[in-house]
Amino acid sequence: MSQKVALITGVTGQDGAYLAEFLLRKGYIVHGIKRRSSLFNTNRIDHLYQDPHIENRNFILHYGDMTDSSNLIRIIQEVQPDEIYNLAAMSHVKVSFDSPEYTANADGIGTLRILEAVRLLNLAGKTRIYQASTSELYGLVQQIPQSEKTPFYPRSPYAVAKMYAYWITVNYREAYGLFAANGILFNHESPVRGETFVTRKITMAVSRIALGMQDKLFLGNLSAKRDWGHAKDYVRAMYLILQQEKPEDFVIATGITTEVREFVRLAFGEVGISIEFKGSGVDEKAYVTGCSNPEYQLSSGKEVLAVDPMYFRPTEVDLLLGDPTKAREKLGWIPEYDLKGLVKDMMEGDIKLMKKDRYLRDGGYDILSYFE
Ligand code: NDP
Ligand code: GDR
Repeated sequence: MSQKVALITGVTGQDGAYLAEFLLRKGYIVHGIKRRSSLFNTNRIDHLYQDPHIENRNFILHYGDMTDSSNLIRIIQEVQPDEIYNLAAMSHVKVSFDSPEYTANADGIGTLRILEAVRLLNLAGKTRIYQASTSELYGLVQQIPQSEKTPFYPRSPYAVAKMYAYWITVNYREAYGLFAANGILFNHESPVRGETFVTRKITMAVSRIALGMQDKLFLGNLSAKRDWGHAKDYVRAMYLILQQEKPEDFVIATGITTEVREFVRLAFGEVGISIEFKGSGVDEKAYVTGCSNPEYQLSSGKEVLAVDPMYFRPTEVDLLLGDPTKAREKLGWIPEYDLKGLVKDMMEGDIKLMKKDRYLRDGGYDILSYFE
């Protein structure tokens, strides 16, 4: 049997990197679309890099952008993929309030561009399309837990753009018979999660605080609840969705929801530091109550967290809790990581990373030394 060919948009992102690794292990030829940027943006996939001068490569990168139709059409024509995983997006909910038009273009119309390219190139009978849909579609709570049947009520320009992408995917499936399916994925994290999402912001800051490199952490809404899983488990679900006989949409979630506040407690706990929260609203703070790890010199009573309203969103999604029953029954998908395992993996990664940063800083080898 000939090797399957996959095309991943957003290959340089968290999910793109895990998915590329996963598909390469399965024997796929993987093509990825990356954007041009002024600095290298391929950190997460550098371990998969193959020298462009060698023959028979399995991992090939193309420059492209979700806002550029002709570029996407050319790449898809060249690659003739069996599967497209459309993961590229301006994926930050808070930032989408600052750049709503761009978000609509890249996340909403970008999805249409992929679907249209497949249709126009007469690939409808060959190419299967996975669309990265999101639990943000549920937005304002209508029903708990949230399943494939729960009505949507998006609460951000990001979620509204993704709602267009969701429905245009369903429409192309129904109108043109494309194998196009939505994965409605709840929050998933990892040691390579983007640094401005709340979990990674927490694990990086807790690591720096433990190592004496940062004083305290500022966060926004501590009461928001999310259903957090591990990206490694979630990319497996993406693949399974495209291996089904019929294209269908699936919720991918753990079925457990946790407050941001509790995630903070777990992250400190992972390195032997206990904390307590005091106060409420914008005056809520967290203090150290004990430190069992002799490597970290934190005294009891030290303030390690405060609330900064600049991180509040104009409209918030208070509670997400997914019902993964359909995925379990039809895909046989069961996550391997629980929240504790996820926090452990992220904290191990960030402690290592911050130790490296501290070493470079102490030796005068960090980037700041270039500007002195
Ligand atoms: P990331 O933000 O880590 O990655 C997004 C990727 O999209 C990056 O490779 C980024 O490139 C690329 N990208 C952004 N804009 C464009 C553009 N205009 N043209 C081409 N590429 C672009 O997101 P995740 O990996 O976490 O998420 C993957 C997808 O899944 C996204 O669509 C996200 O909205 C969705 N999703 C994510 C969930 C999560 O919890 N992680 C949950 C549900 C859905 P660059 O590296 O250059 O910035
Ligand atoms: P989310 O993830 O908006 O759910 O979108 P994020 O980690 O940004 O926020 C989760 C919750 O934490 C609250 N919060 C903060 N968030 C950030 N980023 N920074 C803070 O300082 C902070 N303090 C509190 C937020 O208000 C929110 O309630 C992610 C993205 O990956 C989307 O692309 C994806 O579609 C959804 O998950 C599912």
